[in-house]
Amino acid sequence: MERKRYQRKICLLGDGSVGKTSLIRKYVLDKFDDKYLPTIGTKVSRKEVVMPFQREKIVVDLTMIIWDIVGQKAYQKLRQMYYQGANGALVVCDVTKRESLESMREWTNSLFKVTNPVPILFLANKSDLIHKAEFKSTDLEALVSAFKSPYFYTSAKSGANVNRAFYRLGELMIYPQIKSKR
Ligand code: G3D
Ligand code: MG
Repeated sequence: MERKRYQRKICLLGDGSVGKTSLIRKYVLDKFDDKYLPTIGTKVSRKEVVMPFQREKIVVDLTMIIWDIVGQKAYQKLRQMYYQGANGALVVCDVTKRESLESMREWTNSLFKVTNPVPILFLANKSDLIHKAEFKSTDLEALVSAFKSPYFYTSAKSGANVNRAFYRLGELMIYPQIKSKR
């Protein structure tokens, strides 16, 4: 098996308190690696993932550099620095907040203004509170279909689908690279 090393920058987007920081915490167990960049109100974490691509006979060592906005008052200028160079994003809403679902469209559009379309994945977080949901999966599908991107229901509390979501985004970011190498 051939072995390749890649590094990719991922941004988490979404309204305040939808669970962005909690998702990163759940996923990145090694919190000592966190770096805080006060000038742009951003926290950067690192996660190493081993990704076997069976069919391509290649194993990828992917370093995910995960960016998190600290506080929600992200000014336009800062937001631009935050998005700059992103290779992919997780766009997050809270199942108990209808408004956060609608916001995902704006977050995605503001990202694409800076990065051009990069792989994204939509997360309906707090799935452990699904009994209090303010929207249905058909509402979510209607919104994400415009972007032709997948979605997952996640819970940073229970951990449901958290690994899977980051891993899937990793695949979406790396797969074109591997395919073009053949
Ligand atoms: P943000 O980074 O998007 O602003 P946070 O959101 O990660 O800070 O989370 C905001 C609040 O939601 C936190 O509660 C956090 O514990 C909670 N939360 C995050 N993810 C989940 C989830 O999947 N399920 C549930 N039930 N709660 C979640 P507090 O009380 O600390 O403000
Ligand atoms: Mg946060």
